[in-house]
Amino acid sequence: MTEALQRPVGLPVSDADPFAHDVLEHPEPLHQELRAAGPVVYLTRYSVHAIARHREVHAALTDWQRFESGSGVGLANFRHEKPWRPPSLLLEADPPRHDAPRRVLRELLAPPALRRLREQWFAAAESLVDDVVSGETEFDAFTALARAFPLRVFPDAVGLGPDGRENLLPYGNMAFNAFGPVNDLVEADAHRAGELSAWVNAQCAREKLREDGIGAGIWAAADRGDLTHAQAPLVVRSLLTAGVDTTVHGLAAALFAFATHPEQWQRLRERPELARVAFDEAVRWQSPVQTFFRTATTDVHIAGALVPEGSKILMFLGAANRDPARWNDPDRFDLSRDPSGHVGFGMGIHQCVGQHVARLEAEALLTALARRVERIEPAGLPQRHLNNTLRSWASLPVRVRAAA
Ligand code: OVM
Repeated sequence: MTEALQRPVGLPVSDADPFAHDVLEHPEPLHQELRAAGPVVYLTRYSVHAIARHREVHAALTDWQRFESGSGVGLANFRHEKPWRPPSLLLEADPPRHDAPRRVLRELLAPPALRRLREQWFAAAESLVDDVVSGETEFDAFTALARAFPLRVFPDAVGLGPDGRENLLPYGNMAFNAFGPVNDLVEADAHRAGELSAWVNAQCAREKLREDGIGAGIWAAADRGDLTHAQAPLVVRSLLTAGVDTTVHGLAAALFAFATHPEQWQRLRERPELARVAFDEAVRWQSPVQTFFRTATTDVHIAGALVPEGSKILMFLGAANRDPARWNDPDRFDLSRDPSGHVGFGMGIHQCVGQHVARLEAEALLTALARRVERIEPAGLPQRHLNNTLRSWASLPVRVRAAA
């Protein structure tokens, strides 16, 4: 079939490139355009269907039978294209194969299992904030806080050894770029793919992981027969791929939100127990993970539009999280709203299995900051770091005044 014949009849089309630099830098205008164009829009540039309204994104996320993940959740269709690495047993799998790995990680990352980390992480956050904040001072909140904090606590919790941890963020950056097209962002890191993958894969071995960490918990689950021993290293790999960049840029989103909304910062200072809801609101407002794809397992009708079997569907989580049909005043970062129902962590059977870890990191850091910081404001233009999937940062200059 020719391209022209494949192009669906009667659907709104867009020739925009969601992975172009200007769009990644400022996605809101495209989001607005796609939501307005209709419930399903055909993207001619990549021959994929796109959904950007909350209703359709939520519906696709919760219908794993018709919107599968096993053909890949990036642009590449694993039915026809070789994945860049062995597929994730969680993210890029469907039931029933998805279920055992999911159950194992869910138990290890559930709130009761994280309780032993809470005190340590709160102390680590206080000490980090003490190091950075004194009197009136300017610093880069991205590098000094959002990036530093997860790197201080998460690799230790997994049980990684001390060497090579500087590979974690570049590996995650590469993995999240790989969900998009093979554009300049992918090519820029291509020369490191072998080296970074080799390091990450080596850290997944049982002998590399401390006995009291989450990684060892995955191997113990294999000993119990909850997983095969062949699956264990790939499940550890999921922790290392999905657990670092996501929280770094999620925390950056929260810090950016507060630096630009002084009245919300005062509210958090008065009621530090809002730290968790503040983090979820920041995840809604910025959507650190902007997009994921699904693949139609059958001809699917979405709001009357036919999406043929085998089609890739691009879900705009960031657009759904600011859909005015779902949210009042969606562009406002507002601690008084209930952000639950946002799709920043996904929804349904693949919903972020590490979300309790992320919330605990955020709660620890924001609580420590709320105690020590009276005022936080921008001290220069924030810099984005461009990534095909992550709404990410390079720097976030702030001026803070320590509380008396
Ligand atoms: C994984 C994974 C899960 C979620 C996101 C992600 C790179 C990876 O299981 O490896 O992004």
